[in-house]
Amino acid sequence: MSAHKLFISGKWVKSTSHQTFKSYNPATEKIIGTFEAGNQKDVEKAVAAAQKSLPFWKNVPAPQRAKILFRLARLLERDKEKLARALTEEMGKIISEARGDVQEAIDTAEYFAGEGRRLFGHTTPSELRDKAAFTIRQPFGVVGLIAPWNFPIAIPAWKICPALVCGNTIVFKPSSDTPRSAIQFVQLLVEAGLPSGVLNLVTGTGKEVGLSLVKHPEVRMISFTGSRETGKTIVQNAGIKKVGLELGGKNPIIIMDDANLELALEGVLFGAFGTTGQRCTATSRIIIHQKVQKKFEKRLVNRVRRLKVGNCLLSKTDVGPLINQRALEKVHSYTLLGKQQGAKLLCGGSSLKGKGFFYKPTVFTNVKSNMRIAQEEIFGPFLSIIPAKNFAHAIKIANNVSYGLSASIYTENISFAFKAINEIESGLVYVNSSTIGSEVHLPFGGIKGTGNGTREAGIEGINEFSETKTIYIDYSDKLQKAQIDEFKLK
Ligand code: UN1
Repeated sequence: MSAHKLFISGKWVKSTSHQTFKSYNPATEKIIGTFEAGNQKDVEKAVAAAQKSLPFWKNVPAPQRAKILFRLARLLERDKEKLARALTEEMGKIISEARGDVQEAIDTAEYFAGEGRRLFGHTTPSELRDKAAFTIRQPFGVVGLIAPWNFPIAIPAWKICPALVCGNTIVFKPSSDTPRSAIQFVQLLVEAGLPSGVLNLVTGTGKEVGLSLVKHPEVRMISFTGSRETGKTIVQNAGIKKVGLELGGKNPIIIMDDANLELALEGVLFGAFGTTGQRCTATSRIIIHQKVQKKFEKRLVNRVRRLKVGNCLLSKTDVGPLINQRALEKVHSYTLLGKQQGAKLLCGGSSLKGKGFFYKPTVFTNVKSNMRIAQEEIFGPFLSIIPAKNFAHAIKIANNVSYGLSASIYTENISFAFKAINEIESGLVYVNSSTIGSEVHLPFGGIKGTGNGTREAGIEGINEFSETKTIYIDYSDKLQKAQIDEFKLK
């Protein structure tokens, strides 16, 4: 079987590296396919192709660029089931969530297609007579998009759709755990009519492909979703290009003593064990009022033990595998750490025998806020319960982490809800809902160690992928000097 190729300048081509790598089904450990391992030379070719197509693409009127995204949405819809099944095979999320992943891309394509007829700037009066002042949005130029494996279709869509509608040309490096999904996505954009060279795909390692892209002087902007370690490397190597980062979370659900516990339980199960805990927004800490701790824990453990771990294509399965062996070992190392540091294991704590990277949904209680299991991003089906004395204590615990992506509070008390919205340090706050499930027309991103102030999705996705140009038109037929000329009413 020949390797899946790179996509450069409208052609599927081999890498000059003569090297390949494989992608595996994490549930069966069977090979999904072989892929070209791109290198620095391939990145250079891809950037050159993107650079060459830029003058043409940025001058295509935005509503026309957007038409490609409308067509993309229809094609994603046509292939939704096929893409979802392929995604489940390659990444391991359960089939209903894989359909959600594709749906998120459809919604994103539609949303940003609509932006083609907006791309608003500001118009504002000048301080001088007979002078107009306004702004327009322009593309950066060539942008480098580095996507993770946990949303193999949705997150590439979050990056590619706004980048395209704003008029940028792209070099896209997908995760080496999900290259097939990325290729399928690119194929649909080609079918939708995207001209050659506007979007180029280079598969391969972060060290080789990612870093070459980050360092490339012609690449004006990098958008990255992934680990904090990689995020730091990117910032250190990007020079003065714009860098958009989303680097994970340690997302809490606060459960107050007045909360609807049944509702909170559903939110915790979905947030912590949905996508096998492999979302940046996954719930990894429950901060619970000590008055309801015992009651809640009993109900939680009862439900967690009944979660079905296994074949992700079956609709009755709740939890799929982790992405790879490394992830499995990482999650287990946190189980050992939790025990060592004196937290109490309530359930789970081991992998399943046989093929696939399955790990039992794991819950620790009596966790202290400064323990490593309550501080570090584990990215697996792993939950830490931390008791709190009261609301203020709960907020203090919630904020006692370096991350700040998503957070939630379950309470029936409106002042607690509003105080939490105000005081929790995170980019997303949910009230009486889980920490996951953000919608594409609202901004997404985090504060503190989760990022660098950038946001994706929603209207901020347009800000993310465009630059503002400020325009002054003086039609007074004389030299007018702002700040210097004295304005006279008569
Ligand atoms: C991620 O966690 O990496 O809010 C992205 C959510 C999804 C996107 C998550 N819509 O959970």
